[in-house]
Amino acid sequence: MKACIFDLDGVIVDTAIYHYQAWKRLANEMGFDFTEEQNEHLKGVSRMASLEYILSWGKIVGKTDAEKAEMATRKNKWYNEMINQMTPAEILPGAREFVQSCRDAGIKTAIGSASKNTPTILNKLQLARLFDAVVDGNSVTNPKPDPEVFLKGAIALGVTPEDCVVFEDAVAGVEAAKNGGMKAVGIGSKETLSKADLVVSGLDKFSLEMLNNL
Ligand code: G16
Ligand code: MG
Repeated sequence: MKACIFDLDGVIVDTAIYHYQAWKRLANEMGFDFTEEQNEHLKGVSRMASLEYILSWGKIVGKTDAEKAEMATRKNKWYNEMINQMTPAEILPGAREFVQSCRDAGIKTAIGSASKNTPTILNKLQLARLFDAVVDGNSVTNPKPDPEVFLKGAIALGVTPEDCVVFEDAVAGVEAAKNGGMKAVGIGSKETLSKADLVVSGLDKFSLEMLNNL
C-alpha cells in the first residue's frame, strides 16, 4: 500500500455531535425534534442531503430552493460557532499517531471528506500539515457512495486506486472506496460496515502491520 485516505468526521474527529446539535436547533425552530438514532442517517451525507432528511422527518413540504439554502446557511453558522471552539484534545484516540506512522513509513496520506468545513476543522485540530492532500466538499460534486472524493485523493497523491486504503465510518463511504477499486477499513461495527475489508473500532486499534496484511 502506498497511500491512506482518511474520512474526517467519525475517523479523525467526532464532529457528528456538533452537526447533530446544529440540525436539532434548526428543527426545533421549525417546531419539531429528531432523535440521536435518526441522526445516524446524516453521517457522511452532504449538507443539503442532510437538510432533506430533516425536512422529511418534520413533514415540512413546499420549501423553495432559496429557503432551503437559507436554512442550511443558518445551520452552518451555528455549526461553525461550535467547531471554532475545538482543540487538538478532540482528535480521536490513535488518529494522529497512526497518520504520523504512515508518514514515517513513506506512505502518503490524504483526507477525503464530504465536509465543506474541512479546512477549519483541520486548522483547529492542528492537523493540516499531517496530510499530503485534502479533498473535501469544496472540490467534489458527486457525494459518496460515488468514489469521486477518493479518486481525486489518489490523483492528488500520484498513486493508483489499487495502492490506496480508505478509512471510513459511514456505509456510503465504504461503498465509495470499493466503487473506486480501493481497499476499505471500516471504523465502527462489523454489522454496519459489512462491505469493508476489515473493521476496527478506531485508529487506536489499527497498525501498519495490519495495513500490510490487507
Ligand atoms: C461530514 C459529516 C456529515 C456532514 C458532511 C457535510 O462528512 O459526516 O454529517 O453532513 O460532512 O458537512 P458540512 O456541512 O461541514 O459541509 P465526512 O465525509 O467527513 O464524514
Ligand atoms: Mg465520516
